[in-house]
Amino acid sequence: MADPTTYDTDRGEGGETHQHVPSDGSHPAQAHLTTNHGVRISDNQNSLKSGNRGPSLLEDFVLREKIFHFDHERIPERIVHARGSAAHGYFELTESLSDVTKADVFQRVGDKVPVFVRFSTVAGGAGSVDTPRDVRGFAVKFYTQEGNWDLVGNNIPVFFIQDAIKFPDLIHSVKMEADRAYPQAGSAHGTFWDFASLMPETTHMLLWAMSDRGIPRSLRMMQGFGIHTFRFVNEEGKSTFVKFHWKPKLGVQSTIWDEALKLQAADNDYHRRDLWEAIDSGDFPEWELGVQLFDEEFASKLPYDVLDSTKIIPEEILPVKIVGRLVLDRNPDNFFAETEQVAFLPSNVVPGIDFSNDPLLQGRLFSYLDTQKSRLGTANFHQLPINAPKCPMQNFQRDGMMQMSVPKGRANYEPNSLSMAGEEGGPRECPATGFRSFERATGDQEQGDKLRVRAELFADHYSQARMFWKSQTASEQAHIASSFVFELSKVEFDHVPPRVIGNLLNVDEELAQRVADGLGIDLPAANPAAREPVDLDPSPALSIQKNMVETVKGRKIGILIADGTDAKALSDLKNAISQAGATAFVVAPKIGKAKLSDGNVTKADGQLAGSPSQLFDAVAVLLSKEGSDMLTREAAAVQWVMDAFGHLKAIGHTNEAQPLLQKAGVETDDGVVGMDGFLKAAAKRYWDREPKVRMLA
Ligand code: HDE
Repeated sequence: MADPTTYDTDRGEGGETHQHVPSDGSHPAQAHLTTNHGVRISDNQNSLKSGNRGPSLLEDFVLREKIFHFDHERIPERIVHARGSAAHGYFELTESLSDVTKADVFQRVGDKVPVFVRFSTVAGGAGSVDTPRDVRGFAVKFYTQEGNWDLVGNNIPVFFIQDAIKFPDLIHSVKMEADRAYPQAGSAHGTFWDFASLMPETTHMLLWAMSDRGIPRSLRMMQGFGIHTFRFVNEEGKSTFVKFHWKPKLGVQSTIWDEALKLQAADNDYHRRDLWEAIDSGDFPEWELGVQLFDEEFASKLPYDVLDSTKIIPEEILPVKIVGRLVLDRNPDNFFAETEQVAFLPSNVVPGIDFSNDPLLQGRLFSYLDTQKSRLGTANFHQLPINAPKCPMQNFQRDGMMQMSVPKGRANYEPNSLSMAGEEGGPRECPATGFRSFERATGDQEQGDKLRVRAELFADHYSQARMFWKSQTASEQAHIASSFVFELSKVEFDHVPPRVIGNLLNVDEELAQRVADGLGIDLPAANPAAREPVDLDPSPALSIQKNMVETVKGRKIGILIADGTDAKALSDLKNAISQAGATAFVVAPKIGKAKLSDGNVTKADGQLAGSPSQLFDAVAVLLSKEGSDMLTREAAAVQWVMDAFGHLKAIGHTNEAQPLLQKAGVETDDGVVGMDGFLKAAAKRYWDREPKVRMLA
């Protein structure tokens, strides 16, 4: 046995202790482990003791520094959007907007600006799962030459509330309940629905959240929205209203609720892993940036208020003009330093981009700056590398905790005239190019008495919810009604579900009836509406299914193999999948080896029990008679096929796999095909199958 004082250390010749170096010797010789203060560490395995069985010594500053730092490694998680995943990339302008905005980022076609994008769930903690039913954050930091512009949006274009003063109440109600600290990461509980039912303005957003938008397949396959109406300002100081849209190149794709539930067990990091792996493999996620541009006259004719974040302007009424592309091409180097420490501020705008009077946006302009101080601990959070602008930054703000730079000069105030005395005078304001708001006051209604009020049209809580409902396919409507049933069946207070349904009655009677039936309760009376809803034309753009891109690009295809699987069929399928821009993932009963038909042994990517079919967009059951006989007796294999069928996925199979399919209850339809037609079939889900496998509300 080695001397305990030197146990397990990596000693070089002459007794010198080295940092552990990789076997390829790639570390430079000088890469020694040091303390935070630069002192080389001789032994990183043993604390300093008085004798080899004696007490540890307080003077061991190496031990104390290391433990001290570890004890403080965590910072408060975000009060909302705590769980997030992020990536670096760029924004490229494809259409100039120089007529409506002077923002540099929108001037020259082909110009690229670096970005950092963070996606998130809202309700769960930082360590929660990726796939609960929830809204997703979609926050983009543009590092422009004129300073940072943060477009801090969501994957749903409306919000629950109209006024920032209700935000703490909304979030308190949806987070884990105050006394019992559950449930984690979801809205299916009493306090959320109690609050939501008392706040009819939540109704439009509730329909979105209960739709398949709330359970995205991938962060790469969701839309993003700036939500609020913002303003562009051009060189002449003229302002134009703008709404921002991100449209994913891969199309919008969601999961099915039963699948999302099972994904929480199969892979807590489903979205995080998917984003990381796509970027890592060079399959860079991409979105188009679109804008809806309009003026005050257009806004004044709409039957809803453009300052109300519970409303959209349908694309059919005001088309979305595509002006650029966002590409994510680099994973973070360090999760904490980048994804965790990034601080988004809706107040980060650049000359040419400005705010509207949306009372939700106005509240956000305060909240984000404020929250960064408690999260990151210092007013100097802007100096962290991920937050620092990539253009010159200079002012007279000084000092504060964690000041990282060393400002020079005698003057720390403006104006000053020290340059006249030969000293450093420092930067000056720049009226010509600096940020200034739009030129013109915009209408009488923006000034007036000081009142705690909302504009009149804000009182219409139902017309757009009805429009959304009417824009969905029958299958999407069934999902929405069933989600209401699922969530409300988790509410322990009997008086709350009827109140929710009372609001839904103002949206659509059939929806309300279906939810009541699903819960097994009587249809209550409608709640009085603050303003009578009106019928708006449906907007097909709001449906996922009507706009589905049929493709396997960016998707993951599971291939179930076992001993005896045809070697050529397997390699042909893998090649075809990769040529189509998808990823193949081979699943076998034993990860280490499956003996193929040609006698060769292959390794699988995942073991059957640990790789359920929810992880894939389509599945191939590539079994020989031998494999099929074996797997019909394996519950995980039967479940694998049964779930793929139940989740409306394409199933490609060999003839020999029929017994397994039969045992899993698979019925023949367009999505259950022989291996020849499989890749084509894999490009979509089979919504028509759903009534066969599931009783929806
Ligand atoms: Fe946020 N929100 N929010 N929010 N929000 C935060 O800021 C807040 C709202 C959104 O990846 C917090 O840095 C208020 C709408 C995203 O780091 C906090 C109101 C939209 C993220 C905050 C809203 C969002 C946040 C918590 C009502 C879509 C994550 C940590 C007026 C347009 C950003 C932080 C990231 C984060 C406040 C409403 C999107 C507390 C007061 C509407 C994507 O400042």
